[in-house]
Amino acid sequence: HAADARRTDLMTITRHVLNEQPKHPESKGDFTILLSHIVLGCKFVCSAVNKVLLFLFPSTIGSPIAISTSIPPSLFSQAGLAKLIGLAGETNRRPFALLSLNQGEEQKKLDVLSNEVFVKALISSGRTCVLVSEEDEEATFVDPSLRGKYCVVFDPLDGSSNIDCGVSIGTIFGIYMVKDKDNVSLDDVLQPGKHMVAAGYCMYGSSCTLVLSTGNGVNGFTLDPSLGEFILTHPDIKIPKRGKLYSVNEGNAKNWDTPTAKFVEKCKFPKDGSSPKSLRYIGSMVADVHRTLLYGGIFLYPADKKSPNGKLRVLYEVFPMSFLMEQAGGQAFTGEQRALDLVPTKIHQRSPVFLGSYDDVDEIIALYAAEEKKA
Ligand code: P6P
Repeated sequence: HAADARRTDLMTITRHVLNEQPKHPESKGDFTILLSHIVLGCKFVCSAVNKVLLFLFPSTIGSPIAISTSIPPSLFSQAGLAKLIGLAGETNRRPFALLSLNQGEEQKKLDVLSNEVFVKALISSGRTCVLVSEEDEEATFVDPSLRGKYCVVFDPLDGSSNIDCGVSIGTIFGIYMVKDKDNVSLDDVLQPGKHMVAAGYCMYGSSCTLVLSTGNGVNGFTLDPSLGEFILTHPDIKIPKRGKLYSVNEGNAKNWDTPTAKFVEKCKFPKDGSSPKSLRYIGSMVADVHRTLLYGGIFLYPADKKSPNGKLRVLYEVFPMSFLMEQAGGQAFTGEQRALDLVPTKIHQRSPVFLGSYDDVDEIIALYAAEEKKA
């Protein structure tokens, strides 16, 4: 009976957040409404990414036109997906809708289109007041007539350069509460990550998985395409205290500073007789962090001589992933401080980051502290 009950007792992401409602009495359902609009954006991107992949790998599409077409794969990922998805009121959604696109039709890259969908969904929720997107140079201040109390920082399609080869990519988001709804400014999004009220990512891969924390642990939801609902599949995710994997772009090794170089050396040639860690690096942050969260280990994008602040963006890459790691029992460090304590001064500011299993990150912290002492 228990199994039957679980089968019919569908815990959707909306229901799960509503269950959390009592812990946020001040939100009065506004957060649930905001989240439902973020979920809409994720469903759109999931559908669009799958359609592009379908055209990139037409073997499953069965359409002679798509298979015989000579359009180079790179065009598919640039294709005006609005038509492909029928968003632009296009009637013929068949594969050759793409063929018409290269006759002077407006073509949009998937990340630009995804950004437009998220911005419009967030504004139309009536629950946001400031938006910061990786795709937009400036912050978006929502018109007072549609203004709510949440500030959302997001990367609509992180890792999008990987789409042509089918590697998992994702949307990353963080949510702050506005300080004063009647006096909104950039300061509302230049807050330390520890002030976020929620953070999450949606990974578009073999399945569409949304991982979310509202400050009471981390939960994973998988999109059931037949229902169009995200169903709770990974309740209360906890990252192993120590892991066997390390995840870094070794191609930057010649530019690393001493603590990072020493840490990676220790991963490969441990002196305590333990087995070396395995290297796993996908080059798509959502995929690398998702694996780290579930399997344990450490993900690092350190500073180096070429990029003294590393590559990853504070507001919509470092903070949301650090928030999730801490909520799952791990930790996140910038090389100087706890990542969530960092106070950003620019909306697209970068920071080095070391995040993952608590004990693994502790080792990096100790190496930086030792280096500090020498200085
Ligand atoms: P590199 C993707 O472009 C991204 O922003 C993150 O998703 C990923 O972790 C990182 O850059 C990969 O950077 O320099 O290793 O290719």
